[in-house]
Amino acid sequence: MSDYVKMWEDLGMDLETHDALCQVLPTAFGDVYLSQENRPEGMGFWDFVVSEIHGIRPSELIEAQKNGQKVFGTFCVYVPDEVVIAANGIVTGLCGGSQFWVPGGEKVLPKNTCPLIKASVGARLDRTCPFFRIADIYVGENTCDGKKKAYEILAEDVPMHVMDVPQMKRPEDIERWAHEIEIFAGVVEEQTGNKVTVEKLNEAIKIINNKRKALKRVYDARKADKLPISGKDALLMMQIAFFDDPVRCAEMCNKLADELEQRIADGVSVFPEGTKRILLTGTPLAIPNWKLHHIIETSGAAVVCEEMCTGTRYFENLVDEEQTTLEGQYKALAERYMKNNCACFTPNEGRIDDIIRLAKEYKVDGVIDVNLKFCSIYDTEGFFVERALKEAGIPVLGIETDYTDSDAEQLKTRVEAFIEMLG
Ligand code: BJ8
Repeated sequence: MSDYVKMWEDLGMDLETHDALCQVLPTAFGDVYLSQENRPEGMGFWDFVVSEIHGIRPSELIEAQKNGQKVFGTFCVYVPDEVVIAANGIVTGLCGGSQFWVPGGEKVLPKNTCPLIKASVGARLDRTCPFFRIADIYVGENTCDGKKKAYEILAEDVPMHVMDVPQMKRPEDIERWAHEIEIFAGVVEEQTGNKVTVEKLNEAIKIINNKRKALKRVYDARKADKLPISGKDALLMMQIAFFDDPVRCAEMCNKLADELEQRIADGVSVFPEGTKRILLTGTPLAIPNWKLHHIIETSGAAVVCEEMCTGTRYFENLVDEEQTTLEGQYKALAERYMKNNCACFTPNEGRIDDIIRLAKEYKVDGVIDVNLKFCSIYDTEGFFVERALKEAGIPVLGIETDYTDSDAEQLKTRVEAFIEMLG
């Protein structure tokens, strides 16, 4: 990635520290990804993206900025990309998934903050991630307490708009969310200098729906008895979907899905027969957090689905494309986004129903409920998740972890024992 040094310099990055990150990533990726056998050829695209992760997409974004486009950095799947795209803006995900950034976050945040928040703040304040430097404005949201307070700190360093996500799903909350989306559209118009029109928003809704459909095709292929793709590879596709151009993302995912469907027809599997099938549920796995997938898939099981924001919550449910007024479109967006089941909502029975449904659809042998350390909302909701799974007769293992490798051995022992227990 050395060709990009000038770009990183211009972005005001801390090159020395960033160099250290660039050195560890290829080894980590090689160990976790390139060691797999019989991967779908289509994964070559995502391998390439990772090999240039701080170069190729950042340079595209900078080029777009030179042409007058604005880049919006987001942290949550409730922020409606459609509105930004309708105003010719670009969205890039900013959630940090590496321990590398955590100490930077700990300089300003309590240590007992979840690693996702610490890494995101550290990546910005330590100036070691180009995406965090490029974004013209960050879009935060009132979801968990840790995030909303962290946004106040980030707002001292970068322009920030925070969306007020309701915490319940009554009809009046959905109305309120539609209004909040309308306010967001005003902010987007002001930033971009472009109007959000019915036609433009309709086009954007279709673009994002197409991306959702393409991601779903890949996930659907994971329902097959013979698995045409590993959980690790599907996770990588999902993680990069947050950064990539949505049209290209849909195109590459559809291409991958074609290959996977062919593999299913040909009876090709990346795992030996009898491999146990695991559903992961819980907090998101931001790039490059591949830890648990790697542990599971080197312990005799396969991850076949993620009920996570880096998983089904990102693509399930489409936005109605038939609305003819902005008011109707904002309502349609609100309805779709409120179908997402984050643990910040109360009650959140929809998530429990989703987990049981997905466990059946993906024919899983067991569920691992994974919680990022210090995320109290998912941790607490784990009580209901685990009780419902036990009642449904589905084996479940609850795990709490962070971005360090210090618990990897211990986790492996627990995961292996769980898989063994599945029979
Ligand atoms: S919709 S899961 S992306 S808020 S893990 S930062 S909740 S303390 S990331 Fe999330 Fe939106 Fe919900 Fe999804 Fe807080 Fe928990 Fe950390 Fe979390």
